[in-house]
Amino acid sequence: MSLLERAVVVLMVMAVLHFSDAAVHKVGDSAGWTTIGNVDYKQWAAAKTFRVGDIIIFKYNAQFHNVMRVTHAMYRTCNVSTPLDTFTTGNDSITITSKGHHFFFCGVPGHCQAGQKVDINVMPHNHLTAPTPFASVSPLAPAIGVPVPSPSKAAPLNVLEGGFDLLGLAMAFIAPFVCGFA
Ligand SMILES: [Cu+2]
Repeated sequence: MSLLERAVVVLMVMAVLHFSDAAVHKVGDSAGWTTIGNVDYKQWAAAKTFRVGDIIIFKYNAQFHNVMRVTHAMYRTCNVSTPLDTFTTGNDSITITSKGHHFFFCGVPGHCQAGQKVDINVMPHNHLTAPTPFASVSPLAPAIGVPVPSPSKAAPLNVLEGGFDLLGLAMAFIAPFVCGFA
């Protein structure tokens, strides 16, 4: 029982670690991805900490905007000619898979120049402390995997099956009598 409780605690800790691991960043927060209101995406990005595994969401009206992932040179000059990636759904979620700068702008003419551009600087993995709890957890995992609870689980099942067998046996005995009397 204590092992089960321990397993539950370990699973909960792992879940918390997992959820705190990746953050979701909506570009521009409530304003979204737009040219309206002169959203300062530089300021928005500066206030955030981006890490590998985080998700960046661009929310916008797909009729008026899009998202292009570009190189630094293209970002500086708002060069829309050869984007590395183009997203057009209006609700694009992009998972960050590498550290360093990730440059995005809107490819609609004039929008990048108007400031609809964002430089997402992704910090290197700060999970150097994370492997330690995971390493201490992993030796526990086989202990949980060992079928310790199964004998206790199997036992009542056997009893139950035995009970059904006895019942069947009893019915087999009773049946002729019932039939005989009927
Ligand atoms: Cu746009």
